[in-house]
Amino acid sequence: MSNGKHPPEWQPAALPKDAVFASSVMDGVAGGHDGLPGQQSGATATPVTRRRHLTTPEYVSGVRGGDRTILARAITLIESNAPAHMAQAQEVLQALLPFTGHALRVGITGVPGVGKSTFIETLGIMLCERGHRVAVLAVDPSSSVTRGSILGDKTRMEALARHPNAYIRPSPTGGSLGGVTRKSRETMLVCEAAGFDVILVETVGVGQSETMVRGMVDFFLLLMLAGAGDELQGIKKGIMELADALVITKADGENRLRAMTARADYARALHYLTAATPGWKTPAMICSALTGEGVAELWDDIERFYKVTSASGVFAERRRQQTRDWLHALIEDYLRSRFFNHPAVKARLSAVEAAVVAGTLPVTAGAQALAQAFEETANG
Ligand SMILES: Nc1nc2c(ncn2[C@@H]2O[C@H](COP(=O)(O)OP(=O)(O)O)[C@@H](O)[C@H]2O)c(=O)[nH]1
Ligand SMILES: [Mg+2]
Repeated sequence: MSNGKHPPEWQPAALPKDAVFASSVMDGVAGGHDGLPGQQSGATATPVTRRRHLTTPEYVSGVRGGDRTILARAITLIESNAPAHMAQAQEVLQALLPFTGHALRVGITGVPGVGKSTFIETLGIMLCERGHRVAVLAVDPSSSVTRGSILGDKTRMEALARHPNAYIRPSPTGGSLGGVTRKSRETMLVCEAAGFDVILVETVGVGQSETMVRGMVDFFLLLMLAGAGDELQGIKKGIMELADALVITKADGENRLRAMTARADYARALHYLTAATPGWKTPAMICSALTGEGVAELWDDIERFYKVTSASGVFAERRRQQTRDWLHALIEDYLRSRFFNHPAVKARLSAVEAAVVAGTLPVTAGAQALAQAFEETANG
């Protein structure tokens, strides 16, 4: 705005273009109402109220009591990388641990666009209406880059997000795969302690996230498109062998017949693969999140899976193995980072690399030399 002369509000209707006025209008203050730089001038900006620090017992009773705000804050605490937060997060988890483990944990994977979020919304609403309490977690190891698509997903599950029995949490932005894994697993435990009895975990990224989510759920669901070709869907035999059910999505309208054909093809293919879970024959099914066809049947199968594997002990043993694997993965992460960040290793690594590449040093001897350098000063 200029500080020049402006026409007054009560100007006559018809004026010559170059009319001159005696009144001047002062510029408003730039920025916010208080004249400070306008960082918060957006209509959506929320006022910054400094939230009171919660004690560990407050977190625990809030989560146990079903307080959504405290649940969200507990998850934020778990997702924090600040050392002080990590220490308190572990205290909270320790206290919540006796109340965890009572949910059925279901992982849902498939290429982007296959219909995971839409399927989760349809299944989630059905379960909520049956009285279940459903928590939906997204897991995306690349989420620091693709944050936008996750927010998009959350709006796609709009009806579910509004349901009082549901809770939707987007993927943590964690950087490393190990970081995202830890945060997702701990978030799942907190949701269980809050009384959610079904946890649906959507893999958002492609690639690594499948095995990672398989490692934290009881039942793993692979969604597929009819007629898209295995190559296009990134479906390797390996991923089919992780699945406890294979579901052809979007089986509605003109696509329904093609979905039936694909179902039969996959059922045949499954015949030759090792089942993901001992004592469970991985079925191939069709479903439509739009018409709802196949969704209730799939849930029946998941419940049957729970009964069969609980009776055989496979269910509990898988969970024990997953917990052991998680412990080992954390130890390996810790050791790897200690090793590669160690000054003696850092000082020698590139020379050893060059020597083994040049063929002047055997690889084993190179690794031994670095390990020795590490151990000699590891406690220093
Ligand atoms: N016809 C039909 N379209 C669907 C169905 N499920 C999802 N879609 C559509 O497929 C697109 C991708 O779905 P989305 O759930 O975001 O897939 P995601 O990337 O796997 O989470 C969206 O445009 C949906 O509306 C379905 O059952 N039938
Ligand atoms: Mg999605």
